[in-house]
Amino acid sequence: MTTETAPKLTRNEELKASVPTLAGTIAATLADESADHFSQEDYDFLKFHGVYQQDDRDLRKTQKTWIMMVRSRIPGGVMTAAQWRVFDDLASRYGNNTLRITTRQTIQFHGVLKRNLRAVIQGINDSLLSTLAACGDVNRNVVCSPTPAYTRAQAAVYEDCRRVALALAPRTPAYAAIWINGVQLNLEEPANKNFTDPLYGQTYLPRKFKTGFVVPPVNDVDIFTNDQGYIAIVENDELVGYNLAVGGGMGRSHGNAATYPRLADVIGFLPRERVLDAAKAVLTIHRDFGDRTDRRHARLKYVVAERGVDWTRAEFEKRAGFKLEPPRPFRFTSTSDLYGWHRAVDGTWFLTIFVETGRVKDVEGRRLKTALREVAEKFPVIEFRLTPNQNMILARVPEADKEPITALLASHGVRTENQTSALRAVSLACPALPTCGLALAESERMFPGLMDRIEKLCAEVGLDGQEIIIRSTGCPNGCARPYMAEIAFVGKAPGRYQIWVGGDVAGTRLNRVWKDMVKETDIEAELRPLLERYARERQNGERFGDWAVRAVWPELPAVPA
Ligand code: SRM
Ligand code: SF4
Repeated sequence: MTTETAPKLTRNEELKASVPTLAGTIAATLADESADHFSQEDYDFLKFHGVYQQDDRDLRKTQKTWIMMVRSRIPGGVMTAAQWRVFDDLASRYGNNTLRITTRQTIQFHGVLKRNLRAVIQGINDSLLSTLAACGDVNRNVVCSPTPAYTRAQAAVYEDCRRVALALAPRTPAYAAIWINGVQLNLEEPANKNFTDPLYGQTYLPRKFKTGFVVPPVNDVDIFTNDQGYIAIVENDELVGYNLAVGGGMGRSHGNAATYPRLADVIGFLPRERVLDAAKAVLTIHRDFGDRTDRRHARLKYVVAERGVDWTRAEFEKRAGFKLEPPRPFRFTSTSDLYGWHRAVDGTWFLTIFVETGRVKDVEGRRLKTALREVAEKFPVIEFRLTPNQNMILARVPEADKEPITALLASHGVRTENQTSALRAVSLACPALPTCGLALAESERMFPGLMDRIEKLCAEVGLDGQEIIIRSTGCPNGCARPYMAEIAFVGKAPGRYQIWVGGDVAGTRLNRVWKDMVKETDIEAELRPLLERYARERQNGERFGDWAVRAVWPELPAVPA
C-alpha cells in the first residue's frame, strides 16, 4: 500500500507564508551601510516592492557588482509632466541616466545602488506614483490602450484600468514602513505576523498575474498575452462593457514542452459596472487553482488550458456572482502606435515619439532625454503616456503648443515626422544583458545593429519600406512578446537565437519556431532566402506573417525544437 503525499510547495510559498507582510529584513539591510546587497530571501520580497537585485553581467567575470532595477507602477502608462520631471531627475541622479519604457507601460530605472534605493522609491511615491506590486506574485501594472485618436470611450476605459489597478493592489503595511517611514516592521507583532491581505490572503498568488484593457480596432497592448484582458465594446462612442479574455501568457523554457505561450480565450461579455467583480473573480481563480508546487507551471494559462474554457467560465460566474453574456463582435486591425502628430477625439493634439527599444537616453545627434525633460518643464499641462510598444505619447497638447514642441524636439535632433523605418516602427526588444539575470543572449544592445542589417537585406530583396513585425528577447521568457511577432529572435545561448515566424498584424496568432540555434552573425544569411521567397510569392498585400503561415509552417517539423 502506498501513502500519497501532497506535492511539496515551492520555496517561494514557504517564504511568503513566513512573512505575509513581505517585509523581510529589507529595512534593516537598508540601514546597514556596510552591506551593498540583500539576502536571497529579501531578494524575493523586494520584487513585491518593485525592486530586482541584479549584478552587472559585463563585470561578472572580474567582480560581482550589485545594482538594483526599480520598476514603477503606472496604470495605463499615464504620467503628468511633473511626474516625468521627477522620474528624469531620479534616473540622472541615482540610475544609469536612462529611463526604460517597458512593454507594460512602466518606467524601469537600471543601475541603482543599494544606498540610493530608498531615495528613488521615495521620490516616485512623492510624485504620487508607486513601485508596490510592479513585480512579485501579484497583479502587475495594468495596461491600457493609450492612443486618444479613435474614440471618446478611451477615457472611460482608462478610468476602469485605474480602478482595477487600485482594487487589485496589495495592502501590506510593509511598503510604507520601509520606503516612506524608514522603519523595520516588528515581525513578531501579531498584526504583522498574522497579516492577511483581504484579496491575496497570506501567500499572495502562485505566480505573477497580468491585466490589460484594450480599445479595438488597435490591439496595442497585445491583449491576448494577458492573464485577463478586457476588450472594450463601444457603441455610439459609449463604453458599454467588455469581452473578457482569460488565460494568456508568453513565458516558456527551452527544452520543456510543458511550458508554452498561450493566447487568452474570450469567455463572454460583461457590462461595465461589473468590471471590478470580474477582475477579482479571475484573480482569485489564479490564487486558488494555480500550481504552487512548480513555478514554471504556475500561471493561470495552465489552469485554463488544463481545466478548459467551460470550467473557467463556470468558476468565474460562481465567484463574480453574475452570468457572462455571449461575447460581442470586435475586430483588431493592427498592434502598432500612431506616430507623429494627430488630433485627439477631444480636439487637443498628441504626438507619438519613436523610442528605440524603449530606452530614453541622450546620444550624439538625438538627445531624447533632454528634449523630453525640457518639454515637461516648458509645457507643464501636457501628459506623458508610455505605450506597450515602448514608445512615448505627448498627449493633451493645446493647438498653440504644437509648433513650439516640434521646434524644441527638433533642436535636440528628435524628429516628429518620418521618425524611423517601417521595420523599426513596429519592433520591440527586451533589455537582456547586462542587467537581466535570466538573459541567455543579447537583445536590446544587439538589436539596433541587427535591424540595420535586416533593413539593408530587405532593400536588396525588394522589400524596402515593407512593414514586418520583428521582436527580440534574450531568453524564452517572452518579455517583448516575441511569440506574437511575424519574425522573432529568442535567445538560446550566447550569440545564438531561435527564429520564430508567423505572428499576425493584429496580435491574434502565435508564431512557430522555424530555426534553432542560429548564430547572430548568420541571421541575414538564414533570412535572405526566406525574404526573397516572400518577395516573390506574396499575394496582393499579403503580410510576411500570413505568407509564413501559408508557405513556411507546412514545411516545419511536427514537433517544434
Ligand atoms: Fe518580463 C522576468 C523585463 C514584460 C515575462 N522580465 C523579467 C525580469 C524581471 C528578469 C528576472 O526575473 O530576473 C526582466 C528584467 C530585465 C531588466 O534588466 O530590466 C524582465 N519584462 C521585462 C520588461 C522590462 C521587458 C521590456 O522590454 O520592457 C517588461 C516589464 C513590464 C512591466 O513594466 O511590468 C517585461 N515579461 C514581460 C512580458 C510582456 C507583458 O507582460 O506584456 C512578459 C510575457 C507575458 C507573460 O507574463 O507571460 C514577461 N518576464 C517574463 C517572465 C516569464 C513568465 C512566465 O510565465 O514564465 C519572466 C521570468 C519569470 O517570471 O520567472 C520575466
Ligand atoms: Fe530577461 Fe528574458 Fe525577459 Fe529578456 S525575455 S528581459 S532576457 S527575462
